[in-house]
Amino acid sequence: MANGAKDKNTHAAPELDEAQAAHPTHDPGHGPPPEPGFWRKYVFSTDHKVIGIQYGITALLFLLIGFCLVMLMRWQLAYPGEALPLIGKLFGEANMPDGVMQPEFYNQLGAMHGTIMVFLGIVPLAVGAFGNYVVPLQIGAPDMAFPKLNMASYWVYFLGGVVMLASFFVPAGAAKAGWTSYPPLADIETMGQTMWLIGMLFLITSSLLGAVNFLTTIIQLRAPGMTFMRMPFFVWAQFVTAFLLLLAFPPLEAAAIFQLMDRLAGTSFFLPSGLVVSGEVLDVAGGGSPLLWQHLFWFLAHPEVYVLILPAMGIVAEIIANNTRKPLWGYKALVYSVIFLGFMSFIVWAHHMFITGMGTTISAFFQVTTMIISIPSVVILSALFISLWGGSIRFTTPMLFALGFLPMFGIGGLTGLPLGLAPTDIHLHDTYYVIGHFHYVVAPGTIIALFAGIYYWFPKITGRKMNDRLGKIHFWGTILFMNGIFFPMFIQGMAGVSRRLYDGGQVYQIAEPVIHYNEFMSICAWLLALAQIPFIINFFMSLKKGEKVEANVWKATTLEWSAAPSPPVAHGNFPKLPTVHRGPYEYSVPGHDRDYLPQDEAPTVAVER
Ligand code: HEM
Ligand SMILES: [Cu+2]
Repeated sequence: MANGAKDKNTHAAPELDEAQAAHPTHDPGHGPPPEPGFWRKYVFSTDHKVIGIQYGITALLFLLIGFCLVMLMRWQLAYPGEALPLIGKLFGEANMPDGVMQPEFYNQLGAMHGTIMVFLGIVPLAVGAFGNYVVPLQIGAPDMAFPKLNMASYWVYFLGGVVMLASFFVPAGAAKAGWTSYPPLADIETMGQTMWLIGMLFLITSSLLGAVNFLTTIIQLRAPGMTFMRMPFFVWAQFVTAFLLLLAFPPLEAAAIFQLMDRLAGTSFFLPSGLVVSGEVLDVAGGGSPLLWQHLFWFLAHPEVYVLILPAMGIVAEIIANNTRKPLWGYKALVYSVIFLGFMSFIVWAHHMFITGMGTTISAFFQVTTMIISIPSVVILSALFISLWGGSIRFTTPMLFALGFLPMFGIGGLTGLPLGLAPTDIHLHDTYYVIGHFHYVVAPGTIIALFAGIYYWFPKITGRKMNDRLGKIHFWGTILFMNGIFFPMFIQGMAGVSRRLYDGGQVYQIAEPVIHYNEFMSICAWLLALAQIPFIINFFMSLKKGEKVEANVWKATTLEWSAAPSPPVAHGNFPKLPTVHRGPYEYSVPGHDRDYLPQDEAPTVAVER
């Protein structure tokens, strides 16, 4: 038998039994578990599926809030100094007197847009929601390893979000020093900056709790037969992501505490001596180093960009295999690339700091590592592209989004190379080119992949499919307008227009030939908002009225589809815990009447090769 030898149980079995005992699956002998009350079922649930949904809904709301902030900014960028009609006065005399946006308010919106999108939107959606919901199902586990820790992780995240939002209402408003919170500015700015740090401490803690949980779950709770090399690529992506969170966040947690001390306890971790503010020497001990913060921040924030992108790649890989009806091309290369990428992501951080005067030796080191890290990304993207070759592609809605991801992430990645080389970065640093580059990675890249995931797993979560026509309108509108927003940023940036300018560059002569793009980009941003309406309608309508579908609607091979009903069993996921007999993508295996062989399907004589 081809896979017979591998069918022996992994070391995961004993733990599985324990977890099973903690979360009994429906066992006719003992009757169904008692129904928990409302609070335990929906609010303080320990079921990974409910927590995943909580994460998903909260994160989608934060994405919407982060997007609304930026739509306000886009008004100011397109029409600097003009009053925002209708709603302008709602934001108060201090922020928008007579509807005209103040620079301080623009800075709050910008800093909070970045913070919310990254830490409260994308990561919670990619890891907290998709990771939580899908990983235990895909590895055949009844739940996460530490269900209560999982619940704590969500609620600490929620608190972090509340603190961040509340910061808009403290004196002088929210944080204004960007999502990077660079000192000295961040050390001396108004109270919103303190709130930002406290919010970040919650968010970091939440991520750490989640990360240990994912690692333990994936190492310990795999179903019998689910060897590492039989894990779906999505699980691999989440596995590496959890390592990144676990190892990269602690330095920032320490740094955030240092910065808090600088602000509240009179220390000078990040404050140099003799700092002059508004013409006067600042009365602090001094002797600290602003650069130290940059190191600690980017030691997290570079791996963090892979936290944003790896789960997205995982989602896209699942959907491509399923809709080409072929195994992923180069599964092993994908796995080794993602591990290597995770490792390398810890030694590239100072490519964000080329203009700090770091000297040629250090800068050479970080240029080289940055060029090296692009190799596994290219391998992954190429493998996904090649996977399309010769497939009879089903252009389902999730597949459209997954296909859209490939070239968009390609643009995002390739435009990063000039930023990884000091000579070009010195020109491009802190311009709109950077904004264009990373938005291609996170918006038409990651967000498109997350939408793909929503359309793909919606039937698993609800038992109903989302509407295809609305889905396709949503896809074309989104991809079109996102390019309309972000592409011109490259042009502006190469012309030298700086980022974080509240008038979009109006006062600079160099911006003149390219400033007209601002209006175009803003109109695209508002149209992008309109293009989300079909999605919102589709989402809510499909919850109630969507077409009811069978458990394995996409005819997929992985366990969440083949071994669990839709939605999966409330506590324990599977009616009967699955045993795994084969790799994750056995599509179109010759000699079978079906073009897919689920991982839990026992081999028959016909499988022998
Ligand atoms: C899809 C709609 C989006 C639009 C129209 C948009 C637009 C913008 C604009 C205009 C800026 C400010 C440029 C400046 O003044 O320097 C900005 C900054 C930023 N955006 Fe977005 N963005 C979007 C989505 C996202 C997403 C999905 C993420 C992250 C996952 C993100 C992360 C950031 C970050 C980190 C900054 C930098 C903030 C700072 O300067 O501190 N954005 N965005
Ligand atoms: Cu980086």
